[in-house]
Amino acid sequence: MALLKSNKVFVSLGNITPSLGVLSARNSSWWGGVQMGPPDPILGVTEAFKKDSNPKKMNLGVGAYRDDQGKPFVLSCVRKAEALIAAKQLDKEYLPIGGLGDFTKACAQLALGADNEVLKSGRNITVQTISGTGSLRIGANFLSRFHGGPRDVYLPKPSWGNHTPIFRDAGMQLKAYRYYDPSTCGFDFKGALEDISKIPEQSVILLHACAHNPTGVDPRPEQWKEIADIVKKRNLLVFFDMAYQGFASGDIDRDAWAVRYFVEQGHNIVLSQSYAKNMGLYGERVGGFTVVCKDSEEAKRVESQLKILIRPIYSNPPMNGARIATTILNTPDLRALWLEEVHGMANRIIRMREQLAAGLKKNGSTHNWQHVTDQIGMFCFTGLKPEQVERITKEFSVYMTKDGRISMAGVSSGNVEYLAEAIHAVSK
Ligand code: PLA
Repeated sequence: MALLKSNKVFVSLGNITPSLGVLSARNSSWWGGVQMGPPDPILGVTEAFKKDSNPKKMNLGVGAYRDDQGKPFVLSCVRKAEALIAAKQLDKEYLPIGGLGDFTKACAQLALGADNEVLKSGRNITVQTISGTGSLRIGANFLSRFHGGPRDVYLPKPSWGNHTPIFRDAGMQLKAYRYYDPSTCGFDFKGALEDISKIPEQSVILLHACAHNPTGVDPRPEQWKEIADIVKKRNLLVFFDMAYQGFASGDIDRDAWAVRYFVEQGHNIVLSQSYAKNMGLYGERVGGFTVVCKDSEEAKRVESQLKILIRPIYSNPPMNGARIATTILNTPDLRALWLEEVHGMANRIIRMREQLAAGLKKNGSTHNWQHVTDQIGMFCFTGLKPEQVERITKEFSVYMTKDGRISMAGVSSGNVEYLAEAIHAVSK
């Protein structure tokens, strides 16, 4: 007992009585200094939604595609690929550190185009990652360890909320360039060019390849060309985040246009890809990270370091989702079905935008809602102010992120009118 009494842990915890003996150590605390953190700005919205008992409630927080009945949607091409895979009775041995070889090949082809010179000359390295988030984080860690330039990453203002902690936790400094113009609910092209032209040379710039999140505002091709020019003049390292290939226009090649254009112009980009949205493989966590290098020898060296980086984090990636994606990409009739289904999802979202804009007009809203139909991809940046967001959630059980972003993919024919009424009620 004398020993126990002289123990600092015991002294700091008055509730431990000698009679409880060793068991009392359970009541001791290692984490007294850990403060309660805030809920996640996006995934926290779902948690709040689940607690709401209003039958009319709508979850427009997280970007998860729903069918027109409001149900989670598993693509037919995915179901068919799963059946093919199950029939093969494949083993469950570990994948290589960089993932499934057939997957990484098909993944890079999907982004860059199958006949891209980069792929032909073998000057890319693509690893399989834990969806888009895992890809961004591996990329951020790689930059943090090996990028010789400033440790600054310039994000569009605003950007996906998780970009900041991903790069910050990897040890990079966060900076911003103007992107969105609230007065037009559109792209601030002039502001973006001005800011990018002042970024210190060799810094990292993050670009959303298509379907910018949260704004739904993308540069037009001629604007991308000017951005590519300035980025080259400033000698910036481009980090493309392509989480929505196919979701902007319904066409996977059209949505990869900016990425391919930059590569064609000689930018040795790094690239994150996700199959969460375009194949609906959210929880399967399928993604890719690509580094375009000077030549194949450089690509080999980069590959070796990516493996060294990945190995102590998760050793090697999960196989199921990668098998599904590979089967779809490499089986011609499944691939054709997939492209149709991507098109179908993108079109349903576009229809919902039109119906929402029409519904707002029908309700007598006098605001200009042109941006609802102009913006593309999964999200609509409504322009609702934080206090209006609070009201629409409280009074109508319509859940969205505080910045006024709504996931159009969560709107259906059955609830679009209710949404229009609710938005009108809090914005009139
Ligand atoms: N990059 C961007 C721009 C994203 O919007 C998202 C997902 C990701 C990467 C990563 O997705 P993944 O890891 O699932 O592949 N953004 C969602 C979900 C759809 C989220 O926040 O996690 C969103 O609601 O913004």
